[in-house]
Amino acid sequence: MAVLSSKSSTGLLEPANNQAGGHEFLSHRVSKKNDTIVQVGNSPIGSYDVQVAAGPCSIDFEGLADFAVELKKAGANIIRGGAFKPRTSPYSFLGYGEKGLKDLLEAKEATGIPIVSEIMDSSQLPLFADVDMLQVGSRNAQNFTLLSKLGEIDKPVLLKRGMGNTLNELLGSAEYIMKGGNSSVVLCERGIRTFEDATRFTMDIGAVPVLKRESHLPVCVDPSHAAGQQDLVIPLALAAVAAGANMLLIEVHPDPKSAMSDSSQQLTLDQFKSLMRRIRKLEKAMRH
Ligand SMILES: [Mn+2]
Repeated sequence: MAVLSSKSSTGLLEPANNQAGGHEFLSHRVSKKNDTIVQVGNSPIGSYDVQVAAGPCSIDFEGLADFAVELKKAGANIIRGGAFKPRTSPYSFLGYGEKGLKDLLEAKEATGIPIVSEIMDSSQLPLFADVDMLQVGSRNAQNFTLLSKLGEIDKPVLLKRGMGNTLNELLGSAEYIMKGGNSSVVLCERGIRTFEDATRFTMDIGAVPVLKRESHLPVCVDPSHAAGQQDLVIPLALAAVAAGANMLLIEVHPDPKSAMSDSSQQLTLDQFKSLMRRIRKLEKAMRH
């Protein structure tokens, strides 16, 4: 894998010459000056309003479509939901697979807004034909075979940062997708592993302005997985918006306590409503 150099004298993140093979990185500002807007269904990511994707960690309850309608009413722009779950232990709940995706497609039908879900292997691509945005999770962030395959298709990709990856490495992963011709990539900060263990991961808020400066791609923040705790999600989400994030990924569950994965970090619908009100107020304040 390419080991990228640290900062150049101009402060830009640049691949070392011998690694880039004389190519400018397609994800870098030097390759494209203007911000890229990634269109996901009717949701433009990278434009004026922060686009919020909300929904359960895993689709582990009946009635996702009805719940998604409530999320949309609260202001969600995209519905998220996990069907295939890469869990740390193979004995944990691994998701309902195809049945989960079917429920998610019903939610898309019921709300008329796009959906995003995690793909773990390119062999699953046919199952994801009607899913608007494909998520590559932190554990697959340097699965270069998968990334290259996603470069060959015409569908937006939500690329999470590996929990042990630098920003250069994240951009290197984006490059594997873009090199194939798919430039619809959204970079996602989701917390990195540091010595701090009071939070599940350490949300690298500095990643947002650095990525915005060095890359033209939109930036998403996932405060849910960074926090690991429900009460931290709202302040971290607001911090992400204030730092310039274009998109948020928020876990919301009708009954977080009963969730089969990430139960401690999922918001209730009421908490999500409160978060959305505060996000829209903050955006308004930032325009002045
Ligand atoms: Mn989760």
